[in-house]
Amino acid sequence: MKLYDFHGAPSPKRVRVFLAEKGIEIPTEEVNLREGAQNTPEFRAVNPSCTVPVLELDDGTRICEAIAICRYFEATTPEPPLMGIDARDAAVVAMWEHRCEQDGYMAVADALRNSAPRMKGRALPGPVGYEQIPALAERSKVRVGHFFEMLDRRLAMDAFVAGPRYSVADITALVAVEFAGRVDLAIPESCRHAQRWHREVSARPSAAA
Ligand SMILES: N[C@@H](CCC(=O)N[C@@H](CS)C(=O)NCC(=O)O)C(=O)O
Repeated sequence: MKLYDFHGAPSPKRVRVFLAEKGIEIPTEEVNLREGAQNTPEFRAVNPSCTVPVLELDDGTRICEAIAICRYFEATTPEPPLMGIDARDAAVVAMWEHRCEQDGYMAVADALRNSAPRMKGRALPGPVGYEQIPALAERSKVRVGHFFEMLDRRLAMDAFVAGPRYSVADITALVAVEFAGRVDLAIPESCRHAQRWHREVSARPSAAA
């Protein structure tokens, strides 16, 4: 088994934090996205979408998508549970994780990829070269602000994003908040519940994965 990884990118970090919380160590191979290693014929054969993370199992199965890789390890190593402890909790965790990915993580990705000069002609990851849309970058920055406010309202009610227990929703939200720094956005001081949560989840050893 091995994980195709890249330490400079947020999506594989979601998996590394998840593995660290589970106490799982597996071999990794660094795919240097800055040097274009994701677009080589060798890596295209691994993942035609040209993205990391990819988990390769011993039987050759390749699992792309960070959340799908997390799902695999949740099933093989159930403790500690990071995707819910029963049917109700699992659905609540999935709901919040999806919201954090759509409203937080993807909003930051659109803001960055549609504005950074180095992403010119690469506004979406993958084999197709999409042009940047500057207005989409601006709208996405506004969405990131709304994401921080949504997190704050949620964290006024519970210790963690999906309730009283740390879960994969916290991991997606944490990586989204870190990623937002690349477009100079941070949780405002006024969002004190989100600030409290961010201090706590950042202090967990897994956050350094
Ligand atoms: N939905 C995918 C997204 C994967 C993704 O976009 N990965 C980025 C790094 S964060 C990538 O590989 N980008 C390659 C590129 O920009 O060419 C997942 O969750 O795994």
